[in-house]
Amino acid sequence: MTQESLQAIAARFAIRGRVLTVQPLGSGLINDTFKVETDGPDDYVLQRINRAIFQNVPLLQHNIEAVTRHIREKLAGDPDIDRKVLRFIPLSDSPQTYFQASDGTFWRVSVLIRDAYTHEAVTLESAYDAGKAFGRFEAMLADLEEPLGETIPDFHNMELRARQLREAVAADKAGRMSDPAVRDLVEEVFSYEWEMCKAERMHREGLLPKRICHCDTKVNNMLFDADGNVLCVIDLDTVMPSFVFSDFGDFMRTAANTGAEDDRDLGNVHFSLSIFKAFSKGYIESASVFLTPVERENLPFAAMLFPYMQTVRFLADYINGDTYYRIQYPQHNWIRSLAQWKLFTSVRASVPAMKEWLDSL
Ligand code: GN1
Ligand code: MG
Repeated sequence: MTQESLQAIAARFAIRGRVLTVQPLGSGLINDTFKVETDGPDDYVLQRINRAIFQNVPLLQHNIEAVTRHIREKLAGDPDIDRKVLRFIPLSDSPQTYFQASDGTFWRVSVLIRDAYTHEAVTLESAYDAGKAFGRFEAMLADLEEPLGETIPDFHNMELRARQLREAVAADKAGRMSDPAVRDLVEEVFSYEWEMCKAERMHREGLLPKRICHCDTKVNNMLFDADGNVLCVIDLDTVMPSFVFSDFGDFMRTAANTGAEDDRDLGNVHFSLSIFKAFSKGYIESASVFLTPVERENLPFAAMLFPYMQTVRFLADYINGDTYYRIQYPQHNWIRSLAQWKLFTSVRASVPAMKEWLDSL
């Protein structure tokens, strides 16, 4: 897209000042994100919403507006409130917070939070703070009365994800099932399917509630200040009703991995029990006000579930010919699958130690 067309889109929103430049920002795999510099008091974040993934943009923005409004009410009086919750900007000629361009693409704008940083890695101290912040995020939303929709229906439904992998294998669109290594991993993954689908069963039996969760709680979806304190949670597209396992588990998947999500060297990939301990201590401190015993005792399961689910999702995308996740090289989704599977096996070996720690809190 040209600089002119990006600037023209940004100018449709009720931003203060004139747009100077629009530059790419961040490293998300789904939306396209830009920083909008203005000559006014604020800079902004402009995002093109990925319509292939988020098919109901009005519902998505409704969720985000309800959540940010509710959090803003809870934080009323905090002098730093504008760095602790995102603010979405309406159009200049309507209260709507998204813009549909003539080519059908959807855009939105939020105020850029100043002096805020994202991190790809986490320390013991920031893991504790993040646990506290995530538990707090869920606690703040526990009394949200406005019903939220699922922006991606069945997003973290493990039964569905397993079915999608099964369909990908059957269709074999990219011919990748002819690789014995792929077939072996598929078989190994399915050998854990029953165990890893227990949340959906517990929900059907009435044992496990859905709550408003973030559902993409990666380290790089939080903003930190210069001192390393958590400011707020960003990337709210997937905020929706889900099991608390989503937030706990997906945070562990990224924060407690000693390697990268797509590490080529599996020797780097291990589950860090010390990060787990720090995060879960913070999380339990702020989430214990609403967690049920079933939710709490299944937090080690949540830590296992997310590397498992992510293996299934990356592997299905690889087998489908890379249609969902943005890739940087042809084998990228395969490398991601192997790295997530290595993490799964490492988390699994840590279940007794995790249980012991949670019992001690
Ligand atoms: C996607 O866009 P990003 O990187 O924040 C994905 C997550 C995956 C993650 C894996 C809507 O998130 O569910 O865990 O990639 N988001 C969506 O890196 O599918
Ligand atoms: Mg992100």
